[in-house]
Amino acid sequence: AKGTPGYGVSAKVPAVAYPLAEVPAEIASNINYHAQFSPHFSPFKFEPEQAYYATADSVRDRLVQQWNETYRHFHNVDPKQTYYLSMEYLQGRALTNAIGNLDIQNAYGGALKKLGHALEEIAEQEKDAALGNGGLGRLASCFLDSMATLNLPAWGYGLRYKYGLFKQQITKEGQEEIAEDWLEKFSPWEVVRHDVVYPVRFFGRVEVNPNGFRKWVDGEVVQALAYDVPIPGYKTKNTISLRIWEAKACAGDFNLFQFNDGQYEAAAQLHSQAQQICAVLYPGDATENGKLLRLKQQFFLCSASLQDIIFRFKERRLGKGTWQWSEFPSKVAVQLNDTHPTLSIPELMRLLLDDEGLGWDEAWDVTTRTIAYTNHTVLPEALEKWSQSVMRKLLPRHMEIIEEIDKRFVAMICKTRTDLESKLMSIRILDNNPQKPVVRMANLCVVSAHTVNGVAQLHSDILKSELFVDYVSIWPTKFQNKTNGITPRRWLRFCSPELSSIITKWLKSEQWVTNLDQLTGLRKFADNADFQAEWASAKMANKQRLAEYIERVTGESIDPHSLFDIQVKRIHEYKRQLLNILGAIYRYKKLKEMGPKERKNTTPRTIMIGGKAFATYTNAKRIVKLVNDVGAVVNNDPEVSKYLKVVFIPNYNVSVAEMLIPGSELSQHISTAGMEASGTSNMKFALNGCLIIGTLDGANVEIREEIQEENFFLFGATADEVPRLRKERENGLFKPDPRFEEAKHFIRSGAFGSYDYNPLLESLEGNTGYGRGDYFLVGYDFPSYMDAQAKVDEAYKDRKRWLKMSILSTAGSGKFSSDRTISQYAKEIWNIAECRVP
Ligand code: HBZ
Repeated sequence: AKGTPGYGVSAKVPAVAYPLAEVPAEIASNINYHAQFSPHFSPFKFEPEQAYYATADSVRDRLVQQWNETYRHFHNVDPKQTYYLSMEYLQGRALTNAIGNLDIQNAYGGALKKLGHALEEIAEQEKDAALGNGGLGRLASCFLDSMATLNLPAWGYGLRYKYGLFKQQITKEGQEEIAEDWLEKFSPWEVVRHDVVYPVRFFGRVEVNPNGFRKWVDGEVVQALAYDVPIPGYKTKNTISLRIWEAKACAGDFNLFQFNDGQYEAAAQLHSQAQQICAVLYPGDATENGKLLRLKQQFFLCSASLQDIIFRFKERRLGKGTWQWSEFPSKVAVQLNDTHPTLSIPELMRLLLDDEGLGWDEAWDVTTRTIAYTNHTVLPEALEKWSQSVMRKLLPRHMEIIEEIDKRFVAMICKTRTDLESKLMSIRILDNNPQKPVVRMANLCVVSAHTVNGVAQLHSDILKSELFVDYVSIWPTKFQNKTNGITPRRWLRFCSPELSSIITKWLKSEQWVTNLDQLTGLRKFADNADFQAEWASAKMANKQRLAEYIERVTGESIDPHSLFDIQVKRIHEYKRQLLNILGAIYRYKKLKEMGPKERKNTTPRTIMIGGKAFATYTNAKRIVKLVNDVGAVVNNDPEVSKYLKVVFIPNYNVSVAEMLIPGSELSQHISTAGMEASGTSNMKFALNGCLIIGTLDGANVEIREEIQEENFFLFGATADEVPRLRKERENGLFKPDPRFEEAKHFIRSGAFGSYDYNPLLESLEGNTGYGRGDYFLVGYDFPSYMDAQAKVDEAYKDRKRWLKMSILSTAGSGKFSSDRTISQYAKEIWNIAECRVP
């Protein structure tokens, strides 16, 4: 390593207390101080933008103080620590969250008022940090919040992409992607650690020295530079780190000779190559299309993080006399967020074998006792496979190590499990198919990790009975379930202060914020007229706020008294936004056919759909276009628009979710059963008193159990029926419901414009074939979906009943706190304990 990475924890550096009382006047002068002395703009300007940066700088002072104390405390106590490795974090905004977790809302609100600003308005200035695609990235961010709040010695590692998830713009053509530079102006929430730098190598060759030792040499070397983002816990001093790596060339890599010779591009070539590594977040949320750059990114994260982890392990051991590598797994737990950081396995092996001189068995023992793996999907196209030749070229030593792991696994099977020999082709790590030899990353993870977990009970069961069934017979105790969770701070306490204060008032305590099971205490008020009235008025305030937002961003005015029905998530055929919009189309057609009197008896609805489509996923983009086209017709139809609106919400992201979810009354979680590993927005909606219409998929199953089946609008095939239904369809045995045919026909009639929707509709037709045969069973589930929607309409007419169901949804959501999830990881996988800063 260049320089000496360290943490300022040396006894020689005394802790400095930063004197800042929680008094608005004092905070106002501190904000003023930052506006003047931490300048990012021309002097004398104090518009909302300048006020945001000055406020953020002021809050950061407090975070830095707690953060340093946390580092120091962890260093001194030296507990076993967890490192969460993830290629994605969807942090969203930080200011409101930091102020809320530090419990200084009133002081900062008051201070800004004195300065002529409102805290909420200032907070809106912040750009979302969108270093992730969807559920997997947001889960990682919720986990960090819980780790800090639970005072766990844990932190996250990721990459500092320059361009995070693209910005979505809706034009006549449909979705357009625009690069989003979240660092355009700079982020006040990161601190560069110029002393934390590691070299990361690519390409090169393996050198064998006379006594047989192997070493990876030559190739290209780039530097990994650490940036730390503070993650404050809720009402605790503990403030942990999200360490994100940036790739840099070495200073000497700039070729001054070439530059002076006028060869400007060649002179800076190594610099621009290094910059490419962290330039963009891989924007896919399902498929892996084998980009070399993506593999480089993955290795970059793994190598820098492991070098850092090993450095810290050694640093904390120095001065404690002797230490042994066998202690490593009792000090370090590494969690892989899906297979994206799988290269941690061969990289840890390489560091132990080649740099530290351990033998294979010892290195393997240390590695396997350290690493655990979480699976987030069973979709075959999302299971990462890397070409062996690409891997060998980019990472020659790692490829050797992977081959050795594979060889030993095969030998073990042949020796001890002859019954599995016929399965070897599919369960070994290398797929040596001569057409296309690949490394199967999930297999490498399952063979190497001490624990493998799914993210909801149904998903974990499917892993054990299907995807990983043969491994279960080899290692029956390796597989676990850890049902996902969400942080109740961001997803209720801060995004809906109105509902939160009612909950606190009736529970006579705010403990629910860190002990979400206490929400069950609301059950006894579910029928209480006063409670219902307060509940209804908080929900109405949130709906109004949402309606204003919709009008601002889409120009569409929506009726806050209509049923707010929302589906927001990445656009994907398995998530079945197409089922939603076909249902809306059918509803529209029926409303058109009704007389005015009959129409008046219907339940007015506003259907909102939002989400981003992967740029090259054509059918997903067609769905976005269809929703927009339907909206344009329905919302401008004078007969119908009082009873139905269809709104596409552009650029769905974390901040938009914080606005939408509190204002929702019904949300749709309608994936084909067995395909959505868990879902996490379903938990956010339920927590906010929103009813769910959904299939028995992912965490829906557990949500329905917790909030009671009568409060959940269930429909659709079950996961175990899906294979049979697909078979029957292949055999020509499926007869579509006339309502389904009518909806499709209506699109084909040109009712929503002249765009060619045939390819999309054809995917729902025929019995089999690529892009045909309705693989996601939209047609099969359509009738039961429409029946469930009719029940929703009826239930909404009975206000009291609806409010009761809404209250019971919140009351039953306690299980879905990420505090519960993380406590289970800590106990059942990581074996770590609380380490609270005094
Ligand atoms: O992870 C999601 C699952 O679809 C969802 O059901 C679950 O709740 C959530 C958290 O466990 N999976 C993803 O979000 N996956 C990705 O975003 C992804 C990103 C890059 C890839 C592949 C998948 O290359």
